[in-house]
Amino acid sequence: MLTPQDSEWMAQALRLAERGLYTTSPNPRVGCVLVRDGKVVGEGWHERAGQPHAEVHALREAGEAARGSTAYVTLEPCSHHGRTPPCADALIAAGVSRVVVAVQDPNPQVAGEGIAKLRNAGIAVESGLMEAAARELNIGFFARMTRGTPWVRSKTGMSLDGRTALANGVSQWITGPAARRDVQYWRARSCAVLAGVGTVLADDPQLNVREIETDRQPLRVVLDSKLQTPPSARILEEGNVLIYTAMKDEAKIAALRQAGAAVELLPDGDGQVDLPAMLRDLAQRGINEVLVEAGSTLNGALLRAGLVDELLLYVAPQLLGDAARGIAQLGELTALEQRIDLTWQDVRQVGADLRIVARVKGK
Ligand code: AOF
Ligand code: ZN
Repeated sequence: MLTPQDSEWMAQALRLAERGLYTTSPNPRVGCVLVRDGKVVGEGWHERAGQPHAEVHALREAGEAARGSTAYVTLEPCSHHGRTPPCADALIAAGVSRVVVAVQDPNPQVAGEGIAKLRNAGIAVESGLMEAAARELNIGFFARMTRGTPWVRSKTGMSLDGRTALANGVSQWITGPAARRDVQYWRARSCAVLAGVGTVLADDPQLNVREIETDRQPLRVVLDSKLQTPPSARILEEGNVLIYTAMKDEAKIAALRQAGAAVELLPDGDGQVDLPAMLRDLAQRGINEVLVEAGSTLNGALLRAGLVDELLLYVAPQLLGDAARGIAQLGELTALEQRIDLTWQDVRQVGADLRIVARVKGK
């Protein structure tokens, strides 16, 4: 039976898990609290892939006090030998008597086996406490494990009338400094930032995390069907760039590789990059969350293909007028059924702008 105290301890485990927001990738963010006689005897969170899991940190802190305790874990304890040994075994060996789990691990190597292992050892296990919050924290990991593609979040700065740039392309500084700084946090938590070659040619951006401290830079991904990225582009300077193309031009590919980029050929037969194949390839590389920072062409293509899960919109209190560019080229819709339906996930003010997170319905 679950009690209100159980919820409090699980909330604490979730807060611990959140500390891994910027570091655990490709692993999930996981927290663990060990409680005995109403007191915390150990706590931990997963910091980095290859390092101990949340449970192991908590068990180390608790030592002998772990015996007879209840473990609150935001993800089912693992049962497999990955980079580290199974946490289920560690909990059993430490003599933990009850385990409360927020959500089952979607990793097919675990998927219920961790819970089964604990139960077989005579430990009482309850699962599903604060499940929604635990899934939310690892939305990308769940997407990669269950559907084989990352969670795709598309960011745009726009005016109140949904415009991103004047018709002549002038777009700098629609949103304010607070919004731009906020974007850095979304980049930092993402495993990859994706842009189209149009953005690379127009703005020559670096697409790395700046202004805020981070231990880990996301992979920068450029969608470049015709290999137009110049080897001198600033984005190539620090390495850690992957270019997807549809063009088998050996000389250009060699030049980009020479400039430090990885180049992957994924043609769709129409001269474009095969977008679903690109997302599957990113998932295979361990990418959980992708932040798309693209113009209306790529945003439109991704949205029309049903590949965007979430929009991250910064809305500036301005009107840019009819002739200005919109956030996504969707073509002309002739029936309302063709619209893309969204739900508001989060709305708040960031500096002088509004920040809206909207989710595509059904994602
Ligand atoms: C847990 N606690 O804190 C985490 C878990 O390669 P490894 O050994 O790090 O294993 C990674 C997998 O373990 C990962 O895909 C996920 O299924 C699980 N992560 N499990 O019990 C943790 N981070
Ligand atoms: Zn584990």
